[in-house]
Amino acid sequence: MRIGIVCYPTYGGSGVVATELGMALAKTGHEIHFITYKRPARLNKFHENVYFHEVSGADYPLFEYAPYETSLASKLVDVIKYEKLDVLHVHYAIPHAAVAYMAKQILKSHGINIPVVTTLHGTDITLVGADKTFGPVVEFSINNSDGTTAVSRMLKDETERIFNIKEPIEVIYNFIDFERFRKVDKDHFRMALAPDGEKVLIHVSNFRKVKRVEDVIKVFNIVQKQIPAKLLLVGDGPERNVCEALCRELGVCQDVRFLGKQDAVEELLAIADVFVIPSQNESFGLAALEAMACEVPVISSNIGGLPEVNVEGKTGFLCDVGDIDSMAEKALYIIQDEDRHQEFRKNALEHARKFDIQYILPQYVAYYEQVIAKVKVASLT
Ligand code: GMT
Repeated sequence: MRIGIVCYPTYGGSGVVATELGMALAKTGHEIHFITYKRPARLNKFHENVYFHEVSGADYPLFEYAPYETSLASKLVDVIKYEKLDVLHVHYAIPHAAVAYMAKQILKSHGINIPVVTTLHGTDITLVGADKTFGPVVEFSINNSDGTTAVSRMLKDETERIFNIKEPIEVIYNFIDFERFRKVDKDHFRMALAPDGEKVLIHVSNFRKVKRVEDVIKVFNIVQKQIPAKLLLVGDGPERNVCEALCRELGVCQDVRFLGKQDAVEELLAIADVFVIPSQNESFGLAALEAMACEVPVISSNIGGLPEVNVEGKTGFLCDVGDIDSMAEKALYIIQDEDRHQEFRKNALEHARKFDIQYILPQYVAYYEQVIAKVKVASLT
């Protein structure tokens, strides 16, 4: 198939999923066209069958804000028409699903009916979509996609609860490429970051408020009072300054490393003992799954799709949002007993295997085929 993929090219989860999906599809022989304003972060080397079409913003003195949607729609029309795409897959409802609708209508006037699949990732529904001003656009865009997928059962249910959705939403979970995410030997990293055998807690995110990174530091502060420990904070974003200030206030700066954005997250996960993800909201929690694939047990909040990823008492523990005492207690419970820690590590890997890309990729391919067939039938009637 010739597949167009639209996503945010940044380090956010939706962009990561879109890029990994595209690269995996390309490996199995599909032709993939990424259409976005910047090369996606994870598309960092040459791949046969992968094409990248950059959307450049219209720069004109009249525009206080460059109309990205118009530029993207025009690019989509161009790429779909001249690269003869079979299906367009857009990740994140705002603005991608809305722009896909516009491109679809323009192409119809050229005699082309492009099937459009929208994947909902979470914040497009729970935060952005629930904002009343965006609501009508999100609802309309979903109802006018030829197929919609959600990355967890919770997200499907939540979307159907908030909006008046006409067609069933398909759940296709986030996935893991085990060729990349597996526990590798990085003892020299451990020597550098935790030289005296300290336990290593880790958190990976884009440091947005919804991630509650401050809770990670508070949990670490409690843990560190009981056992020697280090905290690795991977990623960057708007809350970083607040987090740095909190470390100073708590006097833990010497044991907390802010590592910024990292490409090889798996190499840091390889030396971690516990992953902490205390989010306020999380439709799936890909970062937690990546940790589990690297045999790192997870302490998470119990909201959103996290219970579909982290299994209570097996792969880690789920606590109420903001309950830092309980999170610290559970983290200590796991890491203070070596046998128990190993058991949690084993369970984390075993559960992560259920999300192997090997199983998820065919679900996307089957869904594309189903949507393409549906659009073809509709065009004949
Ligand atoms: O987590 C973020 O802030 C980024 C966001 C995104 O859309 O890029 O991630 C969402 O999509 C990921 C991939 O499907 C999910 O694993 C994350 O759980 C989800 N984030 C939230 O729901 C907060």
